[in-house]
This record gives sequence, C-alpha cells and structure tokens, in this order.
Amino acid sequence: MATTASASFTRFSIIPKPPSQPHFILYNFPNRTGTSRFTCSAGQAGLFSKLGRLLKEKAKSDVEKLFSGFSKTRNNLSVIDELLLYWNLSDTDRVLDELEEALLVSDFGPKITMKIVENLREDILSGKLKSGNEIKEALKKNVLDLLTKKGSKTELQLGFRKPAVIMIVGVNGGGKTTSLGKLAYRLKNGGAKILFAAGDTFRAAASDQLEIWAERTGCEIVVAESQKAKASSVLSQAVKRGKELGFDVVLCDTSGRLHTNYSLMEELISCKKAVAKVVAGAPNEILLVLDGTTGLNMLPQAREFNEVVGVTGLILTKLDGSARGGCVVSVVDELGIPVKFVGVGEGVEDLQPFDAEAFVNAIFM
Ligand SMILES: Nc1nc2c(ncn2[C@@H]2O[C@H](COP(=O)(O)OP(=O)(O)OP(=O)(O)O)[C@@H](O)[C@H]2O)c(=O)[nH]1
Ligand SMILES: [Mg+2]
Repeated sequence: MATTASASFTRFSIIPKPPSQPHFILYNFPNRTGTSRFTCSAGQAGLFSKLGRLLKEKAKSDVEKLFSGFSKTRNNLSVIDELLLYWNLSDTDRVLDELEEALLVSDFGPKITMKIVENLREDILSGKLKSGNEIKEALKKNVLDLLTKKGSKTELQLGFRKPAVIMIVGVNGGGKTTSLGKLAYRLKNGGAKILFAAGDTFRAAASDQLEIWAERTGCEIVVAESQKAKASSVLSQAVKRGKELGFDVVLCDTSGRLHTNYSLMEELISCKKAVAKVVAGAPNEILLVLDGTTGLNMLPQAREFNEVVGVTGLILTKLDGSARGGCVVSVVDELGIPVKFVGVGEGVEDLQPFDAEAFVNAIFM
C-alpha cells in the first residue's frame, strides 16, 4: 500500500495488479465534508428512493436558480405577454402567428409549436379561452402536458443493489465531467457515499479534471495508472471497488464521442457490459449530456446514443447561456426520454433536478 502521492490528496490504496491488466488507483480525499449518512432501515432501496425524493424536493424549493438559469429563454418568450395583454378575438390570427414565431425562436421545434398553436386556436375559436390571461395559462398547460406525458420519470432510478452505477455519456465538451461533479455534490449532500470512475481514458487531462471534482466534493476516485487502460476496465474495476468498499453510488465519467463514430459508440456498449458483469442490473442510469446551446441540433445525437446504449435520462447543460430552452420540450417529445437534470451555470450547485412545473414557470413569466 503506497502512502502519499501529491500535496493535494492521499493515495491510500492500490488495487492489486492482475498480470494482464493495467494498474488502477483508488484515491481518497482527506478533506471530506458532510460525512453524515442516512440511517435507513428499509435497506439500500430505502436510501435510493430517499435520495430521489430529496432531489425532487430540492428541485421544487430551488426555483430561483432555475428562474435565473432560464432568463435568456424567458426574455425570448416575454413577447408573448405583450401580445396577450392586448389580445382580442378579431386579432387572434396575428397574435397566434407571433406566438408561433416566439416559440420557434426558442427552439420548441416546428412540430411542437404547431401542436400548441393549433390547440390554442381551437380553444379560442370554441370560446373556451376568453382572455389573454386564459390563453397564457392554456399555453403553459400545453407545455406541461407535453413534458409530463412522455418524460414523467424525472427521478433518478438507482435500483436496489449497492452500488448503484450511473454512466455519463455524450459528445465532446457537452458538460459530462462537470455535471458528474455537480451530481456527486447533490448525492453526497443527500448522504450517499460516492465513488468516481475516471472512464475518460482518451483525453490526457480528463482524469486530472475529474480528480479536481473528486477533491472539491470530497469523493473518492478510481483512475487508471496506465494511459493505455481501456475505459471498460476502468469502469469495471471501479464498480468492483465500489462493491467491496461499500460505496452507495459509482459515477462513471466517459470520453466525449461523436454519435457518428461507430467504434467509439461500440466502446460504450463494452463499458455497459463490463459494469453489468460486476453488479446485476448495472448501469442503473445512463445519462446523456446534451449541450443546451445547440438547441434542436441535439436531437440527432440523442437519437443515436439512445439507439446504441439505451439512454435512461437526459442532462441538458448550459441552459443559462442559451435562449433556446424550448428544446427541452422538443427533446422529451421526440425521444420520450425524461430530462433528469438541467445545468444552469458552472458552479457546484448549478445542476438542478428537473421539475416540469418549475421549468414552465421559469420560461414563461
Ligand atoms: N455555463 C455553463 N457552463 C457549463 C455547464 N456545464 C458545463 N459547463 C462548462 O462546459 C465546459 C465543458 O465541460 P466539461 O464538463 O469538461 O465537458 P465534457 O463533456 O466532460 O467534455 P469532454 O470530456 O472534453 O468531452 C466547461 O467549461 C464547463 O464549465 C452549464 O450548465 N452552464
Ligand atoms: Mg469530460
């Protein structure tokens, strides 16, 4: 057992090196904070469902962050309020045309936009909606219905075996590693013992970046010593260590990859299989990170990742820098995959559990 490695962390254990496999290291960060754990008589399933519930409650209570994170999209959509303020029946066509334009500019996508506008037109002409205010409320309800119909399972599904395994996947630079760090922070605050797996073996500085997040959040991390390590071996070693050492959740970082790169997409399948061999039912979640600034362009990548690995949830990042927040609705409607988190800033607390109602209130004034 080696003792120290650098000024910033202590290397406390080295996984024995099998003859044909690269070397793995488990780092423990001594400055761990918030070590209080759930005492959970209902066993692991109890801890996991409590974690999911806690995140959900947090989403409801933390609407201010969501509100500021979606300010650009809200500004785009604020024109709707002006339109509806002076709405009268004879003006309906013009108002709905402009409303349609506002939704399209915010990347709700043509299909959703048409659906919403036609629903509103029907209800206005049948006399069901009689004021600008009622139209606004109906608009919000339409969006909410779209989100809850297909993307209702927004809570993390961590199963009932320990450790739960979450894989974070996506194209380059979307915010995978950052989101993983922020997610660890949330889960750890909920009382879970978290292990990171440095599965991005492709980019040289990737494990350093993850180590910084591990240190920042006081979590432990498994990294490969050899640069030649396969991502699937790192993940499987990490999950093994997670199992042996009683971790609750293993968060697996992966390299950025283009959805069109066949061999890299194949690698993800190997990663998935490798962790499933260690813990039945793993990975419990495969979260696809999508860069919110790309708006509707995220749809083809989401489709491809879903087809290859079976995505269980989405993390939409950088929505704070984007006026295209309507893409959240489009992506849920098109893929039927729930958005589980939204990234609304670069700070450790800027990953918000997704709550459809809070989202609708955040984008429409
Ligand atoms: N404003 C903002 N920036 C974000 C958000 N999420 C991530 N970022 C930034 O996006 C950049 C890329 O983030 P990473 O986490 O390194 O992305 P990645 O997907 O791991 O990148 P690769 O590993 O290279 O594929 C960083 O500068 C992050 O700080 C977010 O929600 N809002
Ligand atoms: Mg990364």
